[in-house]
Amino acid sequence: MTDFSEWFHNILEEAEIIDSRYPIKGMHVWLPQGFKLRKHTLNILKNLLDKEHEEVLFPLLVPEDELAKEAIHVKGFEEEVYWVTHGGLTELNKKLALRPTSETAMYPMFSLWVRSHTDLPMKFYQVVNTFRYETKHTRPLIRVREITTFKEAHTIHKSSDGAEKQVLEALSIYKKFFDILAIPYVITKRPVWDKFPGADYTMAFDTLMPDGKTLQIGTVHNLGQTFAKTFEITFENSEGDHEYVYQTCYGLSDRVIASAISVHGDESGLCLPPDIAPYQIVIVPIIFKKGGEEVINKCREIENELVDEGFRVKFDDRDIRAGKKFYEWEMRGVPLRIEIGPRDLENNNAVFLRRDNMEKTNVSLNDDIISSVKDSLSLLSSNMKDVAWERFNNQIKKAETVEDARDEVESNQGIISFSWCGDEDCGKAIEEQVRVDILGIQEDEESGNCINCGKKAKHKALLAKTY
Ligand code: PR8
Repeated sequence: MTDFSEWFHNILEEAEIIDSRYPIKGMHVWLPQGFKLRKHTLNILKNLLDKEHEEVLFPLLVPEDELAKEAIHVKGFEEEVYWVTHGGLTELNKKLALRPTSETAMYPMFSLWVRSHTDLPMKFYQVVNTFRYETKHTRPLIRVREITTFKEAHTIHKSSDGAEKQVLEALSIYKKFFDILAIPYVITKRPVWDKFPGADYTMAFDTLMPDGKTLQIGTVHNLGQTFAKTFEITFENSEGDHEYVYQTCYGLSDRVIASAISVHGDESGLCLPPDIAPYQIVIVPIIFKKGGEEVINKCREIENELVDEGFRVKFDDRDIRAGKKFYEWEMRGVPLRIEIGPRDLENNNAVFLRRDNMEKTNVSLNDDIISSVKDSLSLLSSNMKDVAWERFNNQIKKAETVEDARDEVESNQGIISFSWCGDEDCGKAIEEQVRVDILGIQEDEESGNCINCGKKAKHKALLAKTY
């Protein structure tokens, strides 16, 4: 696609994902198709989280004094907080913040809930809207001021080791999640100047958008004992002494949908992985004057069979040209199209068209249609994943010098891997010279020399132009 930004705006509108005409900057309306896409995506994540986490729901408003308690945290968010100052005509004596995230809403309650070492670990999550007064250019789903689908998990542990293990567990859950969506990613440890406010360290997932810029699509933070000390979250250990807990939190947003749309989409529109597609299969009858009724009946029969099997199916029997239907469902990204016309019926055949590679095959209706559909969708899913990962990996280049990195970014964008001594001044100097951000450290082992100072490198790190 030549202009990603324009493509993205157009497809959100054409495929009826969201309406961005709502009269507040950075806030949008989910339309029925988008809402379904959001619902199926959310269900996948919920299934993964439900295995080990309990779902909860906290209030939207946070009292000013709680928000202000954790100094580093509040400093990180102070420019982004929306405030409620009045109840009707009465000025509130304590301002209330619209949560930018929920640490300061949840942790005062955690200090009431955690008592003994036998209560731990505790793992919670909630799916809510959060508000951030973003000053950078807003974009639907990518940088919004109301994050409508904030999936935040918060865990409490009795040891540093427990929190450390939870970080790995969270990374593994998110990997599974992105793999189902066929979204490629790199995982890095963010540089100290870019970690979550109040965290010991931050691990992040980044994917690449079609314009070669990376998008941070998920983060996992090890909070250590910082918030525990601020909010007095303690437990009684087996010796009867009181200790501060260790915590982690991790979250995903509407960006997950933005990346599923952008990574797989093409000039014809959306191309959605079957697990999240609002419709997985569309059946289009090809009707001429003769034989119309038989074709319709056969289509309906197949529709019923597929629906009974649990597929999300659309039987498109509208009285419009088949070509118009094809265009529409391709644009909406339906993974599999089944066409049946009178000639197909005579031969007891159907035509399958896969949206990922637009390949058509004749499928015999003497065979079990359910397994033919399952086979096609499973081939499509694995192909979508392979194609996306291959494209992604081809856009990761190694740079030996700062000049190399700058040339590569200017000509091809993408992700640059480089050797870094780990020193903050060096890191900032690299960012300034290449004029992009350091995503973070990918590996702790590195044999080469730092591309800025020439000293022995400590890490393999990544650079990219970011959203
Ligand atoms: C936390 N606390 O808050 P995080 N628009 C769309 N997506 C966004 C935006 C935005 N304006 N800002 C951030 N994100 C922790 C973890 C509870 C959960 C997305 O972490 O501030 C980014 O993908 O890093 C980010 O990785 C994720 O929300 C979590 O936000």
